[in-house]
Parts: sequence; structure tokens; C-alpha cells
Amino acid sequence: MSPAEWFKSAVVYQVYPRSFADSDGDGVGDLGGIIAHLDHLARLGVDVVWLSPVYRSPMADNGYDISDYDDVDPLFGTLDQLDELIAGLHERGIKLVMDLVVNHTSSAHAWFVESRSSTDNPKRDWYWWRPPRAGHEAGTPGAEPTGWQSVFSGPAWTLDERTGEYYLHIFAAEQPDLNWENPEVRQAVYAMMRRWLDRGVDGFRMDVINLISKTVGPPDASGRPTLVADPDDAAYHGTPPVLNGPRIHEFLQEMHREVFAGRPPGLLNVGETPGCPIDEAVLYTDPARGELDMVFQFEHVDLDSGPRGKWDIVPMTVRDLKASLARWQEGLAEVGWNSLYLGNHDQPRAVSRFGCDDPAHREQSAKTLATVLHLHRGTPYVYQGDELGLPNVGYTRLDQLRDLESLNHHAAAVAAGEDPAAVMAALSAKGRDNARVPMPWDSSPGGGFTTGTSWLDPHPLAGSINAAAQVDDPDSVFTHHQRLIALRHAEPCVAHGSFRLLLADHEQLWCFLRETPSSVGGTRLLVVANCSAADGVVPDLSEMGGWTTAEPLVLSVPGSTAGPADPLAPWESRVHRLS
Ligand code: TEU
Repeated sequence: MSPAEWFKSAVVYQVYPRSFADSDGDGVGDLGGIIAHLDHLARLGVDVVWLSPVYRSPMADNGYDISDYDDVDPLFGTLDQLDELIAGLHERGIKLVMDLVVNHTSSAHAWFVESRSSTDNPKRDWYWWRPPRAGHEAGTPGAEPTGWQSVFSGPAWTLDERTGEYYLHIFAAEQPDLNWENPEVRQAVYAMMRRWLDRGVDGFRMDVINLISKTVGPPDASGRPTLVADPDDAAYHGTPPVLNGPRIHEFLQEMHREVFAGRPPGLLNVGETPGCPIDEAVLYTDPARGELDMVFQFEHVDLDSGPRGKWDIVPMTVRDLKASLARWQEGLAEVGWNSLYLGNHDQPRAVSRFGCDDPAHREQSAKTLATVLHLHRGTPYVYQGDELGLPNVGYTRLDQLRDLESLNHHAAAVAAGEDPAAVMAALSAKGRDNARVPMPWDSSPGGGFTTGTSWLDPHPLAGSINAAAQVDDPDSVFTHHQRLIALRHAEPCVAHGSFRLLLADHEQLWCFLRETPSSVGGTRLLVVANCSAADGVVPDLSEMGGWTTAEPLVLSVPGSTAGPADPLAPWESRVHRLS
């Protein structure tokens, strides 16, 4: 493996700073809290920490609305503490990847404050400003330049009264989109990225990076390129057509040249790319193209979304899930690289969504989800709390929630006549606050997250599901993650072996084979997992050819003497090395 491919045997842990650990008692997680828990990360065995934003921000979207890319928000601490975190991680052999949010800034960023000040301000064209639609008075319904809807509900354009023009925001009105067509914008972003690398950061997780290239048309009367001008065009309405735009690869290759080229190997750049199909992911992650190392694709986390989107929850089966991941294994088998994740700060808890949060099966299903994820080909991401098997909270009331995405959706859906109870049920199942519940460190009141009152209520199960209860327990979900991470570090086949799905049509079993060529050892790793509450499920493995020995490597039921083809208990999984 070349040094540039180091990330193929690495595991990344995502820290959502607001909810990880609070060191000053204000009820909000901070850098001091992360520094105080670095040994938890070292003990787990992870190689990289992805840190969600800690930059200055009005916190409209919990930091994904940045007002100063070069400073730490006082809520989280200081630049000196960030330097201490970088040093503390590096001392433990752990890299730090920062979240890079450059599709948009905060509306409080100096760039936007200047841009909005007048139509002839030098930074006017750093954002997407457009006049009201022809024939419409500014501020009247339908006067927005296009009929696009924001991801966080409502129009994707907001009128600025001072100049009578609208500005584009794919997300919240507090998150105006940067105009990447403007080379000044690009160069300012690249310079900022270089400053962070010079400070010792090891790369970036690039927020919605495949949205930065908008499809533009001929200049309008003001000389600015049109976006979708024709109201009869389907792209004029609904979700903005900004995914994987016409210049995205050009921009990413320019970024690579301007920021990363010439730096020593060892950096990690992962793009968050909603709506990215496999063929685009190959282009993004082909090392020869100099764009990204890997991407977060969304196919599997959109399986339970119906035609009306995320909150239109539809049934999803194990067959759907394993088929989706297998498509991506096959699609990026020869060129490119997969990230592997089941949860993050935007998703509901994996064990509730893909496993089983019935107390009888929660722990086993959390271990088995980890087994199948970590044994796929790609770089696994562990989201804080998922290493403990933390389930969804079970929200029942709107006042328990804090996330603007959920609160905006509730307001819009109820205003549109939807049943408030059904809307609340969807928010409880898929709302982002599930992932943002304070990390439970011990069984003390509040779970050891803060000595104050946490910004979001502690998990109701923190008394029993917490780090202190698991780190020394050989049968815990935490320890199971440790074993999986150690296996990836010790067994090259986990990182480099081919992938072959077995029993593709089985409704309960998730089984697959990982193999390396005989020229490099000829290792065969077999994963058998029962992703159901059914007991005694027997895997028919005749399709894969036999074996003479089947060394158990990682078992969700420690001490099991079962072989690969023996019956599996509910949510039991086994990894065997075959010869
Ligand atoms: O999320 C981008 C994204 O795709 C969101 O639509 C996300 O999937 C959605 O919230 C799930 O319902 C990124 C960040 O991860 C997210 O936290 C930010 O809110 C968003 O961009 C804007 O920066």
C-alpha cells in the first residue's frame, strides 16, 4: 500500500463537539471536553477524528453557518485549545480532519455583510444575488428568482430589503451560498484551507461539496449568469438542481492543485456528496484525478425515504440495505474508494434505524451492524455514541427538539395541514437531535457530559448505556468495536480484499466474503450475520465453496464455538478466517 493510501486501513471517529463533552459547565460540549477524553478515542483504536465545526458561528445550524473560518467560537474554546487538541491527538497517533463548510457561509460572515451592503460592493458577486422575477414586485409571493425550496423548508431565496434583491440559500436563510463561479471566492477558500493545514490539521470533511457548482445560463439584463430562468422548466421548482454541477470536478481539481499538491502524504479529504451516483463517485475518488480520497454517498440512508422525501418514511429491509452497500462495493471495486457509515450528526441512531432497539436485541444488533460495516471494503466512520450502541431517544414532544431542520419541518408540515402527531412521529424516528444527544460518559445525573444543564436533554438511557459501563466489559458494544478496528489494523484482507455478497436474496442473513489473491497470501474472510430477531437461522454457504479450517476472529457472542454454517442466534454475527 502506498503511503498515500494509508486511509484504506484507517478508521475515523466523528466528534460533534456540541454534544461530546463539556469542560466549563455551560451545558455545551467544547474543546476542553474533547481534550479530556482523548484516551477514550485512543482506547477505541481509531486513527482519525473528524471534528464537526468549531469555528465562530451564530449557531443557526449548530456551527454549519460559519462567520469566521480562522477562529474558534468562544462557545467551544480558543485557538490555543485547538492547537492543544491537535497536539494531543498527534501524540496518540490520531489525525485531525476538520469540517469544511464552503458551499455557504453564515449571513454574519464579513464577506456577506460586505456583499449585501450595496449592489456595487466589490464582494457583491461572492454570493448569488438576483432581482425579483420579471413582472413581480419584490417581497410578493412568486417574486423569488426561481421556485426553489430550501432543504430546511421554505423558499431558497430571501429578499434583502436594502437592495431589493434576493440571495440564494440552499439551506437556512442564515446560510447564503457562496458563488464558486467567482475565482476570488475560490482563492479565498483555498488560502484559508492552506492556513489550517499549515496549523497541523490533517485534512477536511467537505460539507455538501458537490453543491458548489451551480448550473448557470447566459447573462441576464444585469450581466449576471442566469440560473434557471424559465418558470416552465421543471428545474425551476422544488429541490434546487445543484448536485454534481457542471464545473464540480474542475473546482475540486483546482482545489487539489492549490491546497494539497506537494504536501507530504498522510492527509485525508472526504467529500459529503448527497445525491451522488456511483459513476460520479468514481470520478470524485479516482486517485489519478486529484479530487477527493472518498465521499459520503447517501443511497443507503435514503432507502427509508419515500417520494416526498426524508420525512415520508417507507419500509426498508435488510435485503435493500445489503444490496445498496454491495452496489457501491462493486462500483468502486477497481477505481475509487468507499467511506462506510451508518450514522452521523445528521442521521438517526443506526441501531434504531438499521438494527433493533428492543432491549432484548439492542446490544447484539449494534455489534452486528458494526461487524458488517467494518468488514466491508472502504474506510469505516464511527459516530460518537454508536460505539456504545446508543439508540434513538424516543422524542414525543416538539419542545424536546432543538434542530432547525426539524422545527422548520414541523411548522411547514402542520401549516400545510399534515397531522401533527404523524409529523412528530417522523421527527422522532429520523430527526437529527437523536444523534446530537449529549454523549453519555457515566451513570451520574446527566451522564457525565456536563456539570451544568445540557443544551439538549441527556439520553434517557444514559444511566445504563454509557462509556464507563462498557470500556472494561469484554462483551460490550465498545469492546466489539475495539476488536473490529484492531482486526482492520492487523489483517490486510479487511482493507484490501475483494468483496463478494453471498445469499443476496436472504431476508435475514447478511453474508459476504473478502478475499486477497493467492499472490499476497490468499486470505479468505467470511462474515455471517443474522440481521433479524429470528433464532437458529442457518446460512447455506454452498455457493462459496468449502473450507478446511474456519478460525473465529470477531464474534458478537464472545466464546461461541459455532462454525460459519452453524445456526445463528438473533442478531448474532461471526467473522472467520477460512483456509
Ligand atoms: O448536511 C447536508 C445534507 O445533505 C443535509 O441535507 C442532511 O443530509 C440533512 O440534514 C439530513 O436530513 C450538511 C451537514 O452535515 C448538515 O449538518 C448541515 O445542516 C448541512 O450540510 C448544511 O451545512
